[in-house]
Amino acid sequence: MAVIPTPEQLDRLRIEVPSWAYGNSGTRFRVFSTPGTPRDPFEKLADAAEVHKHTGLAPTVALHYPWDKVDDWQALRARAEELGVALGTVNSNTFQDDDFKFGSLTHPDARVRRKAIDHHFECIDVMHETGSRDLKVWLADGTNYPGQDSIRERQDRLAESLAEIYARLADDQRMVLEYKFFEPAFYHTDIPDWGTSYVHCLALGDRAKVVLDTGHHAPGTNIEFIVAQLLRLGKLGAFDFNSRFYGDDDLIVGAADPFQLFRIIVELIAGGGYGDPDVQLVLDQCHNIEEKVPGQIRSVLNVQEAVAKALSLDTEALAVARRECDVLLANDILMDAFATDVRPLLADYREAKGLPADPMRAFLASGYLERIAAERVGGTQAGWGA
Ligand code: PSV
Ligand code: MN
Ligand code: MN
Repeated sequence: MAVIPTPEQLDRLRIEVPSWAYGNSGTRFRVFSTPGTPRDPFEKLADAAEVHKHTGLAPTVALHYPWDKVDDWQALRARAEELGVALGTVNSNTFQDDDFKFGSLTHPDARVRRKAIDHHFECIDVMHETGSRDLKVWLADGTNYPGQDSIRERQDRLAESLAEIYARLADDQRMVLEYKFFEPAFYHTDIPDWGTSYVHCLALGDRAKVVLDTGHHAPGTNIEFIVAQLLRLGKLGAFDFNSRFYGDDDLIVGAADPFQLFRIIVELIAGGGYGDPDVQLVLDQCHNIEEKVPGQIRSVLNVQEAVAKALSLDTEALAVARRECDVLLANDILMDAFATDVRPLLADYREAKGLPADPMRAFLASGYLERIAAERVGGTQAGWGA
């Protein structure tokens, strides 16, 4: 019953990889170091380029500022080009400064809000240098105790701060605003859900869109519903892909629940978001115990597999079954697509494009990991989990 995806359909998949995935990371218990860890943003780009070289899926690299601060942005941009990739989304960082202990864009003190807004202005300056389109804002803002601050006033301050940042963007730049239901604040988070992100984006304008991070929901949340709704509203700007078992685990996308990833992609395709450059697919992951470049290769391949399965869905037969309210047949048609083994098809597809049929094996055989382990001494951590 499943249909066969065409190469042209598969060609539309583009996944942005995060620079921070290549650094050492961990939990608050321990950051393990890996031989060959990049020592600067240039080396992170080199690792990211390996993912693209072997899979053809990851042409852009998201930056995190100031983790990825360099003296010469043009040199970084040129290096990316030389490696066959481009610089992508710039992520701001207002969660590692003592001044932001009680909030950043929502802080009760105007001086601190000014500092947080100025940080975003700096990010926009970087975007002009790097040629990036998207400024991604994720805030650690919130409170830990009832009564600690006014929930309502914090929303007002947030709206004002965001408006200042948005006004600073060029016409071809966007703000993508991420939500997360908890952590590091636990009583309330200032942007806890898609609805809050949506109302702020709506107030800001057309170039403000919601970021859906798959790890940022309570267990059992129907994420594909959110995808469908945001696409309907024209407000889904980007995904942050990862897997979670418990909290903000940032594990490899498609590892915990491949069926959920499939259902998300089905809605992405149904809502016209697949292959639309305005709906950016990004990984937001860290590799605490596994090798980083192979971890990223596995991740983009997991997304590709989910996409190929979702493209195998017989949408015409499904439409008929739905019209006839044939519940079991409709469910069968969907499950049939999910059960399709797309691996042989994808291997052929890759070979036809001059890519290795098995990108993971090809990468491991390339000697790259051994080379960087020998060449790079003293790699730094991603910025997380010290
Ligand atoms: C923190 O939860 C977080 O994982 C957000 O998802 C951001 O996208 C990411 O860090 C990078 O700032
Ligand atoms: Mn994220
Ligand atoms: Mn997260």
